[in-house]
Formats: sequence, C-alpha cells, structure tokens
Amino acid sequence: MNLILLNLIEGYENFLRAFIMLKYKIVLAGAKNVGKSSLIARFCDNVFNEEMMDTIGVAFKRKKMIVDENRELDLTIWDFGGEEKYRFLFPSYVNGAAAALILFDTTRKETLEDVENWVNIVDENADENIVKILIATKIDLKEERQISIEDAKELCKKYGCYESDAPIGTSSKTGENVEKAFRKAAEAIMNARLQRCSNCGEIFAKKLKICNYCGADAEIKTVQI
Ligand SMILES: Nc1nc2c(ncn2[C@@H]2O[C@H](COP(=O)(O)OP(=O)(O)O)[C@@H](O)[C@H]2O)c(=O)[nH]1
Ligand SMILES: [Mg+2]
Repeated sequence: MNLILLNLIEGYENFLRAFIMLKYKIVLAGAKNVGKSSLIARFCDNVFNEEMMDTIGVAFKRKKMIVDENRELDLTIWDFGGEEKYRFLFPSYVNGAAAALILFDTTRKETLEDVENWVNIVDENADENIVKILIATKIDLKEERQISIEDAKELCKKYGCYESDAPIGTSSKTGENVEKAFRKAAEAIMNARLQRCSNCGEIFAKKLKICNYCGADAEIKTVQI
C-alpha cells in the first residue's frame, strides 16, 4: 500500500516538474564572423562547417539540457546576423533573454574592441537581470591568435559578466569548451532566476512567494542555488 502511495507521489512530482517547464532564451552577440552560428551548430547539432553560411537577420534553435540531477532546461538559442544592417532587429532579439553570450574572435583583435559596443547594446535592450558571459572563439587557431584569454580578463570584470574571472575560450571546430560555455550560461540563469526550497529541495522561480511544490513560504524557506 505504502509503495503504491510512494509511486503516486513520485508520479505527481514528475508531472509537476514537466508542467513547470523551465524555458529560457539565450542570445548570442558579437560581430559578423566571430563564430556565433558555429558555436550554436556545435552545441545543438555537434557539427562544424568551415564554410558556414551567413546568418540572415535572426535565427534560432532549441536544445534541452539536464541540470541539477534530473531537471530539464528548455533553451532557445538565438543567433543574430552581426552585420550593421541587421542591428535594428537587436532590441526585439534581446527582449526576454535570460542570458547573453558575447563573443570575440581570438584571431581578430578588433573584435575584442567591439565587445564594449555589444555589451552596451545588450544592456540597453535587455531585462535587468540578464546574465552576460564573455566567450573567446576559435582557440584552435593558435598560429593566428592575436588576443590571449588573459588580455580579456579585465573586460569580464568591467562589464559585470557572470563569474568575472576570465572569458571561456572555445573552439567550435574541435568542440573544446562549447558545452561548458552553455552549461555556464544555464548555471548563471539558474542562479539569477531560481531558488531552492529548503523544505522539499525543489527549485522554483525567485519571483514566487511560495514554493510551487510544497507550499513553503519562500521568504524563510529558501536557499541560493
Ligand atoms: N578554425 C575555426 N574556425 C571557426 C570556428 N568558429 C567559426 N569558425 C569559422 O569562422 C567563420 C565564421 O563563423 P560563423 O559561425 O559563420 O560566424 P558568425 O557570423 O558569428 O555566425 C566560418 O568560416 C567558420 O567555419 C572555430 O572555433 N575554429
Ligand atoms: Mg552567423
């Protein structure tokens, strides 16, 4: 009898988990050719293309990510054609995003200088609690490297990026650190938007006053994730 009851409770919890879907939008920002579309293609489809097609306007992909044991985050990852002529689309592109990955290309110094512009555009158009993560791309091209990860350390601090010690160096060609970059983004989003109920251990939105699993009062019964 107890076993049946336990199964029923577990079933109900799984139902609740599925029902309270954690859906977030992540946007990528950075100049044309820094490697935005390639990073998304590697993360979502595990592919790399030396001749990646230009992104026309705006595109997006969806990917589910398991975090915090069995919890599923449903991520919509938005890709932006970095050309000037598409910049008018940027406000609506960033609208509602939980995280922005801001990319610079380690083989082109000017893309690091451009980071400030992208940070400003994100800050001007995004929700206040958007998290920013700085990403250094194309780290496989060691011979052509013009910027070291160290050079960009200061920028992370300056722009208030999540865990501001250094940008994440990635290669979409080899896959190095690509998953890590999106995991960082997921972790940052969860930190910014979710809280853990110390009564039942579940996580739920920070904006809620009570835990939507057990009904505990969020003011006294929660801990930071
Ligand atoms: N070697 C190398 N090439 C890359 C990497 N990421 C992107 N590229 C190349 O850089 C070019 C621009 O990439 P793309 O993703 O289209 O940049 P976007 O304009 O920011 O979307 C393409 O030719 C890609 O194949 C990388 O990690 N390593
Ligand atoms: Mg592109």
